[in-house]
Amino acid sequence: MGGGGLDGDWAVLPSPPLAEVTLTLVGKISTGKSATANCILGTQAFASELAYVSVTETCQKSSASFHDGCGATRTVNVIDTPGLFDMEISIEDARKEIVKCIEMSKGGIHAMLMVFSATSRFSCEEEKTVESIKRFFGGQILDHIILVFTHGDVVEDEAAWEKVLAERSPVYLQDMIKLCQNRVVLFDNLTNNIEHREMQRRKLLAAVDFVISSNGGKAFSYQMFPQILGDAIDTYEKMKTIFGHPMSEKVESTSLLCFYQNKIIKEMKASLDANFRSVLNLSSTINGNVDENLNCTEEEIQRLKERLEKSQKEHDNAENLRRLEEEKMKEQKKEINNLREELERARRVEMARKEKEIQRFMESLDLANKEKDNYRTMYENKCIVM
Ligand SMILES: Nc1nc2c(ncn2[C@@H]2O[C@H](COP(=O)(O)OP(=O)(O)OP(=O)(O)O)[C@@H](O)[C@H]2O)c(=O)[nH]1
Ligand SMILES: [Mg+2]
Repeated sequence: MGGGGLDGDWAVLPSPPLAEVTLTLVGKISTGKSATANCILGTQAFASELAYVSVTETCQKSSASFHDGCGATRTVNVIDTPGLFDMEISIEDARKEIVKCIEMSKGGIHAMLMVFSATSRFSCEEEKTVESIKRFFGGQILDHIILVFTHGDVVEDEAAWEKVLAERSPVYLQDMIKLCQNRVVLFDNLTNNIEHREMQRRKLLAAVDFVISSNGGKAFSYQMFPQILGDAIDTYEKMKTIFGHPMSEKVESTSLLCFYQNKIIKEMKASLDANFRSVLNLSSTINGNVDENLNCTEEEIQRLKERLEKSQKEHDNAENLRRLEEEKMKEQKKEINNLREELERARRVEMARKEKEIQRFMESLDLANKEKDNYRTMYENKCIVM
């Protein structure tokens, strides 16, 4: 199929491809859903055979990982479904299977592959299948749909087939192709040519990546049901005027939406409970931390107190020492003064003693002089007498 899609216009990828994608295959029975799923996965994960009753009886999921050729590994989850919208299956069973299918796609459905056989006419039944899918999933599912035509081996000239599809197919199909922005892939599930198989798979994944990037990376999930509630009913009303669907189908359509609304309410409650629990946990953690911090602070205060006491003691000791030193110095000063006074006193005593001695010496000297003078006089007188 050309360079991607009927107009080759889904080649541009504004965002990098996701590492994990989930695809769902839907369509009438025996269109080749399981065979296509096996081709995408590269394994015989699902039973695929010619039968006039449903081969696939319930939704099944299988995954495979591939190297994307750019050094990264991609995981593709594929959900194969039974022919959900055929006459034989009751609406209730279809509803259960859709619920199961949505449950299986945990992160949502990135792309829904609507499978047709390229060899079958696009009849009113195919049209009804598409309408049922839109009714069950809501109009928003169109943003995720890729039209896959199997039996590519029977198509001799792909370009001619594309032309037929675009120009000589029922208006409904042409409109559908436009709504899906030409996301159409032709698949030959029987080819044994490995290169051809690989090329088909890559082309399909390119269409998947285009869908994902067109939806801003957002997968289709049941959380979208409340948003599409009005949309789905509007679509239904429009379809009713065009096709005249019986009223019971609207009831079924809305009951599925109600189911998901209830599910979402339950999930919101669970998430609120979880949030409440986490807030409780957080507050007990905070309390624990506060206690721990308080303990820490008490320990810190104790440590600081001890340090303060120690330094106070050291300071006191130093002060005592200084005081002792001061007293010692005072004592020494006093002692020095005493010594000085004593020395002065001793000096004075000594001086007095010396003065007295000098005095005595002077007196004795005077006496001696006087005696000498007497003796001289006596001598002189004696000489005169003689
Ligand atoms: N020639 C040809 N046959 C195909 C192709 N794809 C599927 N088939 C055949 O179509 C038949 C039905 O294929 P399945 O894969 O079982 O189809 P299905 O849609 O899964 O069928 P259910 O599960 O019953 O709804 C099988 O015999 C396949 O071999 C194809 O591309 N070319
Ligand atoms: Mg099948």
